[in-house]
Amino acid sequence: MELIDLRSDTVTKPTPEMLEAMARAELGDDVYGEDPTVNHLQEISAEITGQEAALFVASGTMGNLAAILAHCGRGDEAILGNKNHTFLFEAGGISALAGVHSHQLENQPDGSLRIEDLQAAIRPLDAHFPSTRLICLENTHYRCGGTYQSSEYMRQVADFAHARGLKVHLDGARIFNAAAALGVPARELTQDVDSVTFCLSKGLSAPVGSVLCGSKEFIHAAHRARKLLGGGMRQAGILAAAGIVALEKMVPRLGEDHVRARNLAEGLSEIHGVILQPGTPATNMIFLDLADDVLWSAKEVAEKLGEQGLLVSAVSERGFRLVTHYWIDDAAVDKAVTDFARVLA
Ligand code: TLP
Repeated sequence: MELIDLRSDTVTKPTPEMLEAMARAELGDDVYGEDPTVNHLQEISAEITGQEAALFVASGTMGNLAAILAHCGRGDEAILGNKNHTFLFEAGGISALAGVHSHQLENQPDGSLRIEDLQAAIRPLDAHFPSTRLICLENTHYRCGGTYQSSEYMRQVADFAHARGLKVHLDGARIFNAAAALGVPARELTQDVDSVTFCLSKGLSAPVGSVLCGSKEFIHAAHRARKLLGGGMRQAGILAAAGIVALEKMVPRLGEDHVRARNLAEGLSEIHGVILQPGTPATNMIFLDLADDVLWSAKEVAEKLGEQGLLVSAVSERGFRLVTHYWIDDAAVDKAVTDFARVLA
């Protein structure tokens, strides 16, 4: 049975062009900085994000943690949203490994943090308090529904932070989805922050890896943090080669995933038992709940859909997340709607 996998865009497998590039990649020891393919990926990543330098890392989680280690010392405080991936889904690495105290603020429906809330969260200089060092943003915002924040907002937070001696790190795991939704180059969303992590292995379909970008000085510190985390990889060009194809070929097509997400949401909205969350989908993620008269839980419905060959994520007792990506075509969208209708009939 052919599976349709809507659980996440992390499930994407490399394209034939990526596999070919991986087989042909020129390699060297990246811990010595001698892998030409990794170096090329880092150069184009810095250019795309409007930053000075970049560092290839194993995952989005590693990129975010290396950034926090590079920006903060033990006992410093980072302000972040209570629905941010770093707060919810990164195993508490910010405190467990970086020794950083997290100060959580409520994310607004679009994933942003209010400037008034940021202002109130900054600690006065006083021996009782941890030192506020960093603001962490996320764009697109997974737990807020794949929503995105504008370049004006990114600039506003960066200006606010810099005027107070703070740094801004952006978890831009899906920054190219935000850029596609806004119709702007990604650098407009990334050039004002002090560091950004973006992922190659989500909608861009590369098999492994993320890139952390920032100033030369910051990347120097992040390089050390990556080593500390055990993330120094040797002939990593084999992975970076797929990442280069991802940036060159997959970024321009992300809008197609957004169109398919809209088509899928439209089809699902006509099924009795499905309640789409307001505003969904903003990008490539659809969030929906089961109506009260559906007797099964989301987990039970997900199991029944799995028997039809459709994989979806149950993200709460009654709710699901469905994510479109490169391997979801129009036929897969139609089958997903048919399977939902059959299971909920
Ligand atoms: N998100 C995954 C799961 O961890 C939930 C997913 O399926 O969406 N930032 C954001 C916004 C993310 O969504 C993710 C992964 C990460 C960071 C971490 O990336 P990885 O998995 O490469 O460590």
